[in-house]
Amino acid sequence: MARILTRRNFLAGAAAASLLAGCDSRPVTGLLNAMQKFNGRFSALLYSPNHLAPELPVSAQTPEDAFPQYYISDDLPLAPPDWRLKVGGLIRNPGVWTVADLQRMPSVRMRVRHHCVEGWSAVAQWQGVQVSEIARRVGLDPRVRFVEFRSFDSDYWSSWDLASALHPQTILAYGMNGHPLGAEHGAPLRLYATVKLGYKMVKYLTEVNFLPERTGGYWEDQGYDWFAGV
Ligand SMILES: Nc1nc2c(c(=O)[nH]1)N[C@H]1C(S)=C(S)[C@@H](COP(=O)(O)O)O[C@H]1N2
Ligand SMILES: [Mo]
Repeated sequence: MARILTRRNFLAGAAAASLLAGCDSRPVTGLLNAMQKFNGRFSALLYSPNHLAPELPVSAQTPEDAFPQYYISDDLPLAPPDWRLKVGGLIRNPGVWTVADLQRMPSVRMRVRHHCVEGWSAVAQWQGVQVSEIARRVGLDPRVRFVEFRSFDSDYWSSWDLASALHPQTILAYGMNGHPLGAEHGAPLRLYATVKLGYKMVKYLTEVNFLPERTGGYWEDQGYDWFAGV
């Protein structure tokens, strides 16, 4: 019988196996570390559309002034008045879009939990357009395997595996908690996803590039895990 492998049942199986064997939690931690190093086809399985993070009720939402705010620039990054999102790389139709253009595309809302590598977590509702919808509009070359996201926050950036970028809960968000995204959280447009740690979700977006080769990122180039799956 075919069984779809999800992170949850994979881990549940691993945890059960270690309990049966009378082990402590170290084998599970080892598995988690090993899983972070998985790539290519296997991560496509782990992040299949069958694995969706739970959407949370409004009662779980973090008061917005208690949701931490991160940017590497000394001052709050503010978008230039002529801001556009540029979509490039190995694609058939390069895209240059305003926020209004993106708002006319089909939109998704999700209230989900954020996980920062520093140990905090918080809940907000995010609204935007799926990266998979963007990919459909620009038309990907079959050689595309990675997606690079760049910003105007002192050139903060990150690159992702294609499967995680095309996950249904990976969006370019222009709304937060029912209002337009504020400058503190990445206006006018940020990447948001349920499948990655916070530092992969680039705020203050300027460019999305669909590439054949893996590149790095602001934290990734300083030794942080490149895959950083949740
Ligand atoms: N441009 C940019 N994007 C960024 C960061 C940043 O410093 N600059 N910080 C990252 C980190 S570490 C986290 S946890 C989240 C935080 O998002 P928030 O500021 O909306 O809480 O943004 C991520 N994206
Ligand atoms: Mo973070």
